[in-house]
Amino acid sequence: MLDSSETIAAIASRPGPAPRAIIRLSGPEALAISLGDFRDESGAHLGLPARPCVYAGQIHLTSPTLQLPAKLVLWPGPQSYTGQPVAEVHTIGSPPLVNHLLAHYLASGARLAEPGEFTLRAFLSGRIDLSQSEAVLKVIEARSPRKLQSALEQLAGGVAGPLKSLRDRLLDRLVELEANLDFVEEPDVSPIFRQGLVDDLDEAIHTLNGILNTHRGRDQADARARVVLIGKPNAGKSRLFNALLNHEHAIVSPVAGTTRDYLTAACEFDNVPLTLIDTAGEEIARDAIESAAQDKRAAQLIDADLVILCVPRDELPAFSFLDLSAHQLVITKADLSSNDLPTNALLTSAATGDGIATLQSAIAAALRDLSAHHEASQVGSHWRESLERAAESLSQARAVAAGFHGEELIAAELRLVIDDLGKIVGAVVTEDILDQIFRRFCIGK
Ligand SMILES: Nc1nc2c(ncn2[C@@H]2O[C@H](COP(=O)(O)OP(=O)(O)OP(=O)(O)O)[C@@H](O)[C@H]2O)c(=O)[nH]1
Ligand SMILES: [Mg+2]
Repeated sequence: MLDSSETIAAIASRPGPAPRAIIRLSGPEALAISLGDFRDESGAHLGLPARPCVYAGQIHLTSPTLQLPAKLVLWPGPQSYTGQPVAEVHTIGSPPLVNHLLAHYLASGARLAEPGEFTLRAFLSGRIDLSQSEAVLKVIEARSPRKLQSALEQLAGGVAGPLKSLRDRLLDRLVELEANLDFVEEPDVSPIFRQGLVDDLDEAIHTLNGILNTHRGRDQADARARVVLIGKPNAGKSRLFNALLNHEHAIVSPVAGTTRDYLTAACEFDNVPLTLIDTAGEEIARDAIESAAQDKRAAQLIDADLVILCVPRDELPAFSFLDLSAHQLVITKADLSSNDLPTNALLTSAATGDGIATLQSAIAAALRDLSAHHEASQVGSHWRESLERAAESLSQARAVAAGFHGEELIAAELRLVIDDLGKIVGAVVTEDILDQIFRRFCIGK
C-alpha cells in the first residue's frame, strides 16, 4: 500500500443508485486512463492537460457498446488531493454502469484502491499530516454532529505546523549537541550553550503543553459514550436512572412531566466509563417550557451513542408497533404487571432492583461492541500518545540539561522527543501506524 507508483481506482461516491456517481483515479496513469475512451462534445479525443480542468463529453465503451455522458475533472499535478495526477469521472449513478466503467479502468491498467489508499497517498505526498488524515476518517465515520464538529476542527487546525517548527528547532539543538559529542577531549559544552538549551527546552515544553491542552479538552468531550434514557412521561426513566447510579439523583414523582431539563451523570458499568442521561418524557409540548424540554431531549438523542427506550410493563401492548431497531428496549416497572415481553427486551424494576445489574452489564457490552465497530473515536489517540510521550521526554531532557549530566543523556532524550514529534508530522511514520489508520477508511477515500 505504500507504493504510490501504481495507478489506483475506486468508486468514490456512495454505493447504490443516485443521480450521479464518481470514480476516482490517482497515480501516474490516472489522466491517460480516464481520457482513453473519452471524447468531448464534438467527438474529439483530448490530450493531457497542463493544468487542472474539467472536460464534458462521453465515454465510449465496447462490450456492451455504450456511450456514457460524463464529466472528467482532471488534476495533472501536485495540487490534487493525493498530490499525484488525479482524475475524477462523474457519470450517471447507475450501479451496473458504474461497475462496468470501473472494470474498464481496471482493465486499462489501474488497480482497485485499498480502503483509505487515496488519503494515504495524500499523507505520503505531504498534502495532509497524520492528524488531518485521522480527521478525514473521523469526518467519514462521524456518528453525531458533535463528533463531526470536532473532526472538522481537527481537519482545519492540523497541529503539524507548530509541531514541525518545534521539531526543527530541537533537531538543530540535537545537531549542535552531537557535534560536541564528537570532541571527546573537550570535557563539556560551555555553560552559555547549556543555558540556551534549557531556555529552548522550556519554550518547547510550553508550546507542546499548549497544543496538548487544546486537544485534551476536545478529546475528552469525545471520550465517554453517551447513554440516553428516553420514553413517555412517567415511564420510570428517572427512577431507573437513580437505580442504575445507585444514587437519588433525579426527582421521581407520579406526576407526568416531572423531568424538564436533562440530567447527566458520569459512571462506570463493568469498567466501561459512560455518561448516563435522563431526559424529559416524550410528549407533545403545550407551552414554552415543555417545548424547551422537548428540544433538550431531542438534542440529547442526536449526540447519543446508545439510546434506551423505557416502556412500563403495564403499558406494553400500546407500544407493540414501535420500531425498536435503533434502540435498546427496557421494560420498566416489572413489579406492576405480568404482561408478555417482546424479545430482546430487558426487564427491570427500579422498585425491587430486579434486572438493574443485568441492564448495567448490557449497556457496558453494547458500548464495547460499539467501540469495536467504531474505533474512530480512538484513532486520534495515536498522535495524542506520541504528543504525551514527547512532552515526557522533553521534561526529562530539560531536567538532564539543567543538572550536571553529560551531553549524551540530553541527546538521547532529545532524540526520543524528535522521534515522537516526527510520528505526528510525518517525518517518521511506522508502517503499523499507517496500516492501523488507513485500513479503517472505506474504499474510494
Ligand atoms: N412500582 C413501580 N413504580 C415505579 C417504578 N419505576 C418508577 N415507578 C414510579 O413511576 C412514577 C414515575 O416515575 P419517574 O421515574 O418519575 O418517571 P419518568 O419517566 O422520569 O417521568 P417524567 O420525568 O415525568 O417523564 C413514579 O411514581 C415512580 O415511583 C418501578 O420499577 N416500580
Ligand atoms: Mg423523570
